[in-house]
Amino acid sequence: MGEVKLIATPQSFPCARIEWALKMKGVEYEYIKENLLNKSDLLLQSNPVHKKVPVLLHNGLPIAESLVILEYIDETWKQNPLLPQDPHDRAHARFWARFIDEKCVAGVWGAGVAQGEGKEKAIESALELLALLDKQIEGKKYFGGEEIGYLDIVAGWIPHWLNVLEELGEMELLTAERFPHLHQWSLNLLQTSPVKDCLPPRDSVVDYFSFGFNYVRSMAANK
Ligand SMILES: N[C@@H](CCC(=O)N[C@@H](CS)C(=O)NCC(=O)O)C(=O)O
Repeated sequence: MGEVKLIATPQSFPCARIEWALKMKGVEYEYIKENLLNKSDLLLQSNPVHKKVPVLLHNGLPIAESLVILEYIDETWKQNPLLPQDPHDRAHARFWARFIDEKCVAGVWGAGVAQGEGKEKAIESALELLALLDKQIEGKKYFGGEEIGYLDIVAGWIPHWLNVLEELGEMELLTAERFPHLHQWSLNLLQTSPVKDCLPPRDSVVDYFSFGFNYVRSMAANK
């Protein structure tokens, strides 16, 4: 197994993804808590390009970017596979993982921080993106089928973190009426280990995102 360390911040969902994956694989790891307001030399040396968490250190070698780390974990510890085995299914899972990170996260965040006349349009765009995800999960318990897998981990911010963004952004996106499949999947995921056992307290996520919201909004106001 070797020595496994995770440089992470408890309120960060890219970091939670890595914790869930390691727990699903039964890999023991040391958690190194990072202060993003005063980044450690270890983080800056391990991820000099992006300077972001999470970073996995396996026998001292750093791997950055949560989607990359998930694939590394899956290739290194073969038990309880995260990605599907079939090449087409794997490509499909990677496609939707990128969609979730590049489109949905950005869209929901953008709708949350938006204020004034652009807000309604930003919410509409976020809803269109979530509608595409809702269609993907239709008729399935998890994105991968009957068992929790890679895409559930990647989309795992939706059940716990999205609701905080809704509150801070004064908007309602994920309702059972609008997105019944995604809504039901969210409820299922919150009942599923390791997700249910490894979530930061909601209040701490509110504080964490409030900081980011205030920063982005003050930058927009000072433009
Ligand atoms: N694409 C990256 C995103 C990681 C990310 O945004 N990390 C945030 C915490 S959630 C961070 O380290 N922010 C510090 C900064 O931007 O300076 C991934 O999936 O790992």
